[in-house]
Amino acid sequence: MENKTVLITGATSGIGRATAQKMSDAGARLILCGRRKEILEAFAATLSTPVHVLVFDVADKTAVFKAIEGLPPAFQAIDLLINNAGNAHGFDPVQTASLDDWDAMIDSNVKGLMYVTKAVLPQMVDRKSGHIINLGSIAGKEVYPKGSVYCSSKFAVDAFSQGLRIDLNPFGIRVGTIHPGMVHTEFSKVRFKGDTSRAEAVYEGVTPLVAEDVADALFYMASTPAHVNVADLVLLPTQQANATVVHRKK
Ligand code: 8X3
Repeated sequence: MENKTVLITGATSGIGRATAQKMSDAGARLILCGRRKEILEAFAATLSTPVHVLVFDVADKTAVFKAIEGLPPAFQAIDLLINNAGNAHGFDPVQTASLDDWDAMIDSNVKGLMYVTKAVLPQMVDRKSGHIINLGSIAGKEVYPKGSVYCSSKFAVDAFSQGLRIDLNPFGIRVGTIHPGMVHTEFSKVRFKGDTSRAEAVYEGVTPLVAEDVADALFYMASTPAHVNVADLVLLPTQQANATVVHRKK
């Protein structure tokens, strides 16, 4: 990863932050993107490789293009884009779910990921070089109860990644997707709007993945030889068989 320039969205916490740490430890130059400026800057100050911080909401189309098109020359040639930003909001059947929750998920997980990709692409296409890794989810492979819109958003990530791989095929740009199952991050706390006991119940009796497990897998995907593309990787805790089957220890 030595001297590679890596842009990571959602780098403030969880998988994004753990991945940034891992990439920096391996010598990568980083563009850290997120919404919480102070946290990002404090984190950036702890890293030993060159870091540029971009503060924007991926759902804000204008802000995304302004930030990425305005990168200083030294950070303009992005070798690896990790589209990590995204979240679940609410856990409800369609008939009672909140439209605001739907908008939040579709705007970030789907449209935001597409905007960032489109903003980063021109220089990759010009250089006929680059690598894009999208964060899907087991929820992008199987639909589970009360998750219809979150699952829709992650199915969209899967479809977009497949399409991107086709469109970018003539340019030698790699596109891969990783689909984690249960990961112990702020994910469930956000989904349940700060209800910590509901969030913790998700992981009861299970040893879930931690952010560093996903960062390790992302690092592997990013480190294969140039002729190898890890196109689709499902990463589950051993106790999770699929989106709905989890063996919980009493
Ligand atoms: C997060 C994993 O299983 O909660 O994307 O949908 S799950």
